[in-house]
Amino acid sequence: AAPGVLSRFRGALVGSVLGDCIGGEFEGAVDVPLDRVLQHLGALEDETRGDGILQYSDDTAMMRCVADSLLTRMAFDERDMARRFAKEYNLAPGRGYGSGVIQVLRKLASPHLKDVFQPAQAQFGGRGSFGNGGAMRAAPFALAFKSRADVCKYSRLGAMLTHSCSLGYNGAALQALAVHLSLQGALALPKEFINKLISEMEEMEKDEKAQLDAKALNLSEFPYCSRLHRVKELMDRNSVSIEEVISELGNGIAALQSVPTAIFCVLHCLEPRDGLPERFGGLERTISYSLALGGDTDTIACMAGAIAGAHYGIDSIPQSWQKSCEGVEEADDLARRLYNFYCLPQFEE
Ligand code: F2R
Ligand code: MG
Ligand code: MG
Repeated sequence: AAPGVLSRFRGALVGSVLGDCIGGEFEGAVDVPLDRVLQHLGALEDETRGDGILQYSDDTAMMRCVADSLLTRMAFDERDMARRFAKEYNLAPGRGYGSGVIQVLRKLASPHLKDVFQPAQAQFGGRGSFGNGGAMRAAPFALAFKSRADVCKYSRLGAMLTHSCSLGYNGAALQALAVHLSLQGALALPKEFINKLISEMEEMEKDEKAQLDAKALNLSEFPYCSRLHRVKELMDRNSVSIEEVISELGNGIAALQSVPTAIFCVLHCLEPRDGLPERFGGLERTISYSLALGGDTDTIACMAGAIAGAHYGIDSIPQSWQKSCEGVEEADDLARRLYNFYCLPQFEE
């Protein structure tokens, strides 16, 4: 039977944390053979292993700030969210943050800062970051807001606190939309799911700033739409190699090279795949496959884990995996609280 809505909410945030913790092992690796991935996952089932629990990184640290802020303020409050990012970074700076975003987080800590969007706008010579840091933390926006328009609006604004390049904040909106649609069961019809994402991104990428940014970076006019069309083409092929996925979609730290890739991982793993154990359910397949792509594995697995967790629900996630990862209980609690808020009338349009 299809999972209930609460189960989907819990699956989304727990799936995101698991992807981050489990994927951290291979972040930055160029070549990750599938047997190494399966060995890493097999170790999670071994209760006698002595290497402790897997730590979460910046992906989860910032996702928790987003969820805490939305829950405390019961709305999007940019000053509150910015303050939480800065405080979290100050408390635990060693969680593997991007080298550019650190400067933003330090500036956001200043009590004299008037415009909390300004530090992000000064990044990379005024061009702003196109990294995937806005997208990796976007899942709570999908859980907090009911309408697609609000999910897009607030996930973009939340990303703009650190990423002012449209490739960065539109990537966050794409990730939030994918989680939002998945929560509603839209992955039951994969082609319609991807078509909906394309039509939403067409609207976003018509924007003047999006057009200027794409031109400045020598990209096609509608960069996310064109990646999503490639996702569709790959879905239609009988077989597709890891190398083809990397060359067509990317596996890098830029949002454009990782958000469509995470979406592909989920779609590709809706069915059993060669090389992955038959006993694996869809969420296990999705996270394994994301790791096997190499590159920005914690973040691609975190984003794919959120979309897949929203589709399959909390019961699809092995207990041994949940027990092996730092921050799972807290993510589960945040998801339950976001569900309660989602059900309140103040979140109605
Ligand atoms: N940073 C990492 N992993 C690598 C190092 C881990 C750790 N420091 C270690 O010691 O091993 N992972 C995390 O960062 C990614 C999210 O990054 P975010 O938040 O987007 O950061 P930033 O700095 O804004 O962007 C990341 C890099 O992208 C390039 N870049 C972005 N915009 C650019 C632009 N306009 N022009 C040129 N380059 C641009 C830069 O290299 C940035 O440093 C996640 O993977 C998370 O897990
Ligand atoms: Mg990380
Ligand atoms: Mg990463």
